[in-house]
Amino acid sequence: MTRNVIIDCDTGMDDAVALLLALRSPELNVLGITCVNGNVGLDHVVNNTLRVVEHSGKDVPVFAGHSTTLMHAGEEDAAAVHGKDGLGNLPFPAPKKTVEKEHAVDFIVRTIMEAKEPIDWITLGPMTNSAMAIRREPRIVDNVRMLTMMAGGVNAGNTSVMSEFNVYFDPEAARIVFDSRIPKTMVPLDPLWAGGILTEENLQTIKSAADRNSWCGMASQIFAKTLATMLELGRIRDDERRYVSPPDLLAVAVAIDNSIVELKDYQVFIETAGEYTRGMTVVDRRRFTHLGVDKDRQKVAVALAADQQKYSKLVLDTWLNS
Ligand SMILES: [Ca+2]
Repeated sequence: MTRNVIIDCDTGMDDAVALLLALRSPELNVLGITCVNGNVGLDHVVNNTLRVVEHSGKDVPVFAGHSTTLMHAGEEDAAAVHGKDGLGNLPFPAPKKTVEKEHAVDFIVRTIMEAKEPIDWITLGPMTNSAMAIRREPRIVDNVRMLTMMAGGVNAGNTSVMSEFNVYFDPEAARIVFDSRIPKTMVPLDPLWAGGILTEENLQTIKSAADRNSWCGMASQIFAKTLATMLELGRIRDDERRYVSPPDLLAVAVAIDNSIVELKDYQVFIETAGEYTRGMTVVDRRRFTHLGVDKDRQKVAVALAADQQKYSKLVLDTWLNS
């Protein structure tokens, strides 16, 4: 059965391919895409999102949200990885489609409150819009079936030693979301090092459909650019097998079919202070959780490892057969 979903993103390169997967998936009916400041500034994010929607062959409304974080200003963006415009400065044409007038947070609140059945929600960027929506209308948490988030790390971070970019960028916002009662699945960095990749063979298959499907064409160009950037930044060694592991793509794949990952329920806390650990997702893995600081706190389903075969099959089937 098709599930209705809202996606919040900060469209850089991995959001772009993630959106293409969601938009082409027969399992998901994307009601709208909301944009937030993150990988690059909000104007670029909106522009990128509109270009992605056009390449998807679907027509879905796009909404602009918050252009700053809740508390701290001047966080460093991720243009070093995603390019100045957030889409690798690739020559995708300017969008014909335009952004909606309604603010992203208004759209989120209205859509969730009006939904007849609890809907799905996916966040692929910093959680500024999501936190503001929960603050604006706390009742929305009761009408969400599952919030799937690309967020955090269990054993390590990326932006800092223990902090992943989306949480690190706006930890206060992440804390509001993680402290809420909303049912949550967290897709952290860890499964990207344990099966959550697309192999060079997978990328060839996608490329072979580039002329036929505009979404495969766009994804192919983004993957090629991602590989080039990873090599340039020394994140893949010359002698290593080529692969990509876009975090947001895995998160959307999990939202479509969570059986592609191993999930474990944990209490998760967001560090907003910390000399070295601001923005860390503190995952309580103690055996005796009755000693936890808040024993009634709702647990989060945390993805720990992915089944590479099932993951790549889901992506390839969706893009090649839709
Ligand atoms: Ca993102």
